[in-house]
Amino acid sequence: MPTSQHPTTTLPFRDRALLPDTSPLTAYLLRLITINRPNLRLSADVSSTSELLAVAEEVGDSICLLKTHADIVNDFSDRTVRGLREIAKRKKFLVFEDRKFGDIGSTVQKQYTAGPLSIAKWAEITNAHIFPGPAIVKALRDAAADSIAAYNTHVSTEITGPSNTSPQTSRSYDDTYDDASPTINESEPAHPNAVSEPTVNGTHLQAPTPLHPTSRKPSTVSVSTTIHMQTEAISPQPTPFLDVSHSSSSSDDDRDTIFDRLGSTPFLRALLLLAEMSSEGHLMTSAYTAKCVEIARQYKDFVMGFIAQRSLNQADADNFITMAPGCSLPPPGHAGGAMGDGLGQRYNTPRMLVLEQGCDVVIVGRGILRAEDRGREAERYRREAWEAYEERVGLKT
Ligand code: 5BU
Repeated sequence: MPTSQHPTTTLPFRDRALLPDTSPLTAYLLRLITINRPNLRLSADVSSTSELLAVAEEVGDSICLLKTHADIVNDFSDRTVRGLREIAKRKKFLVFEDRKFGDIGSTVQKQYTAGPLSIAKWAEITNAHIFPGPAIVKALRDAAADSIAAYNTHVSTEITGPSNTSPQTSRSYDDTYDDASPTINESEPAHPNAVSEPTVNGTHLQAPTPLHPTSRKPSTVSVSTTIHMQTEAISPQPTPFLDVSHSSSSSDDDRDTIFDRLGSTPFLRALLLLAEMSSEGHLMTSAYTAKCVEIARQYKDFVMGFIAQRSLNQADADNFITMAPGCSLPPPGHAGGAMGDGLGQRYNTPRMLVLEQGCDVVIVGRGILRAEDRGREAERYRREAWEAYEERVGLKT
């Protein structure tokens, strides 16, 4: 194990959640994994909303993260986002959009927060290449902060006249994505992109235009616009008391109680840097990977960790999460060696990635998606990855 000396490879996730400088979202993920024991992420590479939601239902209980490629979902829309957020909330997993940003700062900000995908609005985690230079991380971090602030900005306009003392128009923009409780009180259907009007980049915060107020007598019309800032959800969540047993004997009731104590997902965003790829012949040299780590350390509040094939934690204070794609298991009853897909993908087993290489979360796509019983196959991967983790941290011999 190349990083066997680093404390994070032998420290349980529960304890890593308490290390200094661990962001609230990272701490939440580490606790979620501790409670549910899925250091497994599903790569839901499917091409329709119905397939995406179906697979999220099928395997949602076995994963800590669901990874999407939103740009391959043919009918990606509000329905996709709302469905996904509802299932994520119910089944307790985070959503990760595998967007692999790689452009100048100004462009990635727009790609992240606007357009038909508006990723910042629904995915807690996304990822980026660092080949454009470190400014890409700052740009995404700033865009994420502005986006969250915009969600938390509640704008309401009231127009009242003498013969009607009740508000004629009341509009709220805090249509937060995950509560499935839209608060837009107008006739059009609630739309997750509605939050874009106060802006995602903070450049203009615009109240909705009143309904032709000048066409009425000024003395009989009163327009008032209120901007409420809600900051609670942005603030780091208090660390919940979490006495999570590592034994597998805790009942569903215990688990539900612990989940209650865990609280809701912090309303934050995080980034993974692409430090190493799983594909054969990729061009990320060790110097490039080292640069990723250096940049990540400068943005610890936003960079959760890496997509890599081994843990990259080296400095004493490093507590980055490593997520490893290119993971596959041989069919039950078959021992397996190195595997691939004929298109450059290289596969390793969960045991190799987690126990030998020190990765924290394995990412599995076709290994689960192509199974006849996806739920059962996801459980097989989850068990393998979890046992490898337990062995690594000394909870199982
Ligand atoms: P698979 O079906 O398990 O091979 O899918 C792997 C997923 O992980 C797929 O969505 C890829 O885009 C993603 N991936 C990867 O395979 N290797 C990498 O180095 C990176 C992402 Br980065």
